[in-house]
Amino acid sequence: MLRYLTSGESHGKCMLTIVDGMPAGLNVDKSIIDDELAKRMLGYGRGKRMKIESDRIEVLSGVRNGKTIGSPISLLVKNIDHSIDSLPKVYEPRPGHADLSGALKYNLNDIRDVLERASARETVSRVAIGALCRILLAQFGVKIISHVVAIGGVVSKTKGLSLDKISAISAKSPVTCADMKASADMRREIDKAARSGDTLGGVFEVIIHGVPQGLGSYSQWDRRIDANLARAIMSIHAIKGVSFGIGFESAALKGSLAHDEIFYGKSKGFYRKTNNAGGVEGGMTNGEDIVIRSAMKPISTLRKPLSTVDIRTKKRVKAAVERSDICAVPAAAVIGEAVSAIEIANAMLDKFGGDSLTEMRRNYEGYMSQVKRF
Ligand code: EPS
Repeated sequence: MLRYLTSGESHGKCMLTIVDGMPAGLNVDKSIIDDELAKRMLGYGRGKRMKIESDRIEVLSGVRNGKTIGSPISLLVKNIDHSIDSLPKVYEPRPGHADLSGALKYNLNDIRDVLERASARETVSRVAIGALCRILLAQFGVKIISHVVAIGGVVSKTKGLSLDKISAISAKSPVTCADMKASADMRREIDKAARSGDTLGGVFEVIIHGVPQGLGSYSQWDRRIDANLARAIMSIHAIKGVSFGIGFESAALKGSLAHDEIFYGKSKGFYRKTNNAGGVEGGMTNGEDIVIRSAMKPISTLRKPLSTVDIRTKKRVKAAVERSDICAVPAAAVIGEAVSAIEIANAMLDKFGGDSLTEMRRNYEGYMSQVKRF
């Protein structure tokens, strides 16, 4: 099983991670991790911090001559803006942020102590681990992509587009949206929000392709793969909702229209012509693409702040204003891919085990031929 912890404050020295449970014998191409870190920094609507940082991974342990050796892997990203000790104190909690509950919970009288760790900068670590997991998953033909489907009420139209088309079009969009018309409208909405001192949320979709049937299990609640993916997605900052396949829409449909009929073909094996379930049935993967949609609320730091209460004087004041993003949905989509990669890698390790990649591959191939012969 994969285990990991992340550490680091937004303006501390670094973002640090230790990952345990990666099989030995995996080639780690650092540039794949750096590419994912770079993607996380992009997206129209990001704040000035992203112009200061240039996130790059340092692999401190667990990798020798470019290969994993089965020991824990430590990953480090240095912060360029690491002025934590000299930053001003904060007393005006932002509605929607961790500020107030965090200060009450840890008995802190400077909200800076809360926001430094509550910041979405922590996701640097998870994107790095996710990239490592992608390298593992690529060995088994698993591919993960994402695209932004809504920002500030503008919704993209991508019905019928293939995975490759979605990937190719969204890669050219400054908001990683696979509909160029919607992409332009989203940018306009972000500009509008910026002008009025406001922020925007939205929806992104993660698609996981090439996953074998039977990851996760119906046998115990904490082995259900959709539950574990949902937990991972919900742990991303500002995420307020998550759904699989047609999600909430399925609640209004009759059973005869909601479910995906089963077909069989000699070379394909069992398959579906529709994917309303989003690739998961009974807490297990069914071999179709896993399709996850996530709703992100608008960033809670507003240049035109909402009202709040000063934690010292208890007087009504305006909320603190920090440097922040106007819209971070494109970045959240990259993070969504990363945390999904971690969960799928974990489920693969749970199913196929493997202290080494060779062992994992042997178990994978044995299972795949069992499914084929079924
Ligand atoms: C972020 C770094 C932060 C914010 C943002 C995400 O940097 P700074 O606070 O120095 O501008 O831009 O964090 C938040 C939205 C938040 O609420 O903390 C990053 O690296 O992703």
